[in-house]
Amino acid sequence: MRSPLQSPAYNGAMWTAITREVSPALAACELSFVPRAPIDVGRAQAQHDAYCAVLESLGCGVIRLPAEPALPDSVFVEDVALAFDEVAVATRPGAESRRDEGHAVLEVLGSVRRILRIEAPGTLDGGDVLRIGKRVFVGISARSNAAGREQLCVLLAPFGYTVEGVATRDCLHLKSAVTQVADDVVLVNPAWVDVAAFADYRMLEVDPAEEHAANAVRIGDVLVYPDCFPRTLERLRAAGIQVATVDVSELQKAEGAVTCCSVLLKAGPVG
Ligand code: CIR
Repeated sequence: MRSPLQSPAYNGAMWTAITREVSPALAACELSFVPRAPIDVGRAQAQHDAYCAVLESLGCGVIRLPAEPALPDSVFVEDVALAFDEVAVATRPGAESRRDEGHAVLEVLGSVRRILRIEAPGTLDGGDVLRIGKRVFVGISARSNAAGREQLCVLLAPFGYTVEGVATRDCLHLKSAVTQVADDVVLVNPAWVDVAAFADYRMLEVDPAEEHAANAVRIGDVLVYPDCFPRTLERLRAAGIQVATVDVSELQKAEGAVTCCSVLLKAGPVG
């Protein structure tokens, strides 16, 4: 059977985004730093549809895996797999309830990348992994432990990547606190991350009133960004960065944001 990544529908797209529909059980999600609030799952599904449509409008081939009714957090595919140009890595999520989420995502990824694996006792959430060129920053968080970081370092060394641990505080993942928004620019919330790790980049700070505003997805030169952070949005635009906004309010109640809803990779069969 031909894999979705080899289907003609994805030919010509520069990027592929692997996504998964919102689980009907989303309201039973894990929460760490966000208080539980009622989630309108229908609305979350509509927001996720719109997110996929924006990715498509930016030239991504979007693969939409079916919802997993038994896995509340499974829309947050970023946490279960890392895609590099050369290989992919199956993570081992820090939350036990999320350890069965990987199969469908890895089946798709396995058709175009060799899969390497983080093994017990290592834990690693994709939300803690920020790649900038050949540097891979890994959050030191409740979800990603030292064994996970060390394994990632060994797995990626043959491909020329270096792995650096970065201290985080008061937030779920490294990418809650910092993401790349242009070739040489990172968007940071300095209250949540040790910014010294990013001294080689230009740092744009979120507005202090918008603490969750550092999470952005970059597709080519355009950012996909939540519409609920107007002050930081203004800072991004003032820096000359092109932004497409999305409403992800229901997914934010599940402690998700925009990076977590896709695994992005350069499109097309590899190797
Ligand atoms: C969790 O706590 O694991 C989910 N409720 C949210 C995961 C969000 N993932 C991400 O930002 N990479």
